[in-house]
Amino acid sequence: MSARRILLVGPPGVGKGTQAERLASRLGIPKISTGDMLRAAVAAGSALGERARELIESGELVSDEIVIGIAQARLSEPDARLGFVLDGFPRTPAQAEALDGYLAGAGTPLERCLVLEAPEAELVERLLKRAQIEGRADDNEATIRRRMQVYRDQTAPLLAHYRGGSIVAEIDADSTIDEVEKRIDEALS
Ligand code: B4P
Repeated sequence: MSARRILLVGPPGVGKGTQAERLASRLGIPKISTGDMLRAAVAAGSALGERARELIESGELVSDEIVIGIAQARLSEPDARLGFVLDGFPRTPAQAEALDGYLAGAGTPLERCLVLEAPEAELVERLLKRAQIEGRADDNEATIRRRMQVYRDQTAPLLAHYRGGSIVAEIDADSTIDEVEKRIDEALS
């Protein structure tokens, strides 16, 4: 595995966070998740968290301006110089353009974009199961359906942005966590 600037894209519940955690730990590089950062801001009750809370809980995206700001701040930290696994960012074409511009300016373009895919019924089932375990405010059925719609409308279009290049690999994520991890390793080798 030589790529160290890696992006995971896919619908809610497909395993981005789960696999990003494993991949980042295997490679010894940070996992950068805008979802985690926004939830931390909500938990801390910061001004940013107050602006993000309602949007997250209703399944809408937080504004590009806010998310681009927090992602770039995190990417500029020293531990991200050796690589990173991006999880959940970018999520709109505008975020993808901002990321490309930022990384091009630093001379460190993305090396791989892994697109995780699984049927919607499986995704809803996984998220409802997580709701029972973790009680995340956005893991209820109405919000999950809204998040799926937001993915189709706002995030799926950014796949065309990356598919134009040669860095994309599609991963069938409709399997066990260990099996999906193996498929990701194969795609990166
Ligand atoms: P995220 O935190 O990114 O949440 P997510 O898309 O639902 O996926 P997550 O990564 O957490 O779950 P995973 O698939 O790993 O975003 C939450 C919200 O934050 C967004 O709705 C938005 O409001 C905001 N936000 C975040 N980034 C943003 C951005 N860039 N722009 C604007 N707004 C942004 O796993 C789901 C469950 O499935 C887990 O319980 C896991 O254990 C299980 N699982 C995983 N893989 C499995 C497998 N193979 N088999 C069975 N179960 C599996």
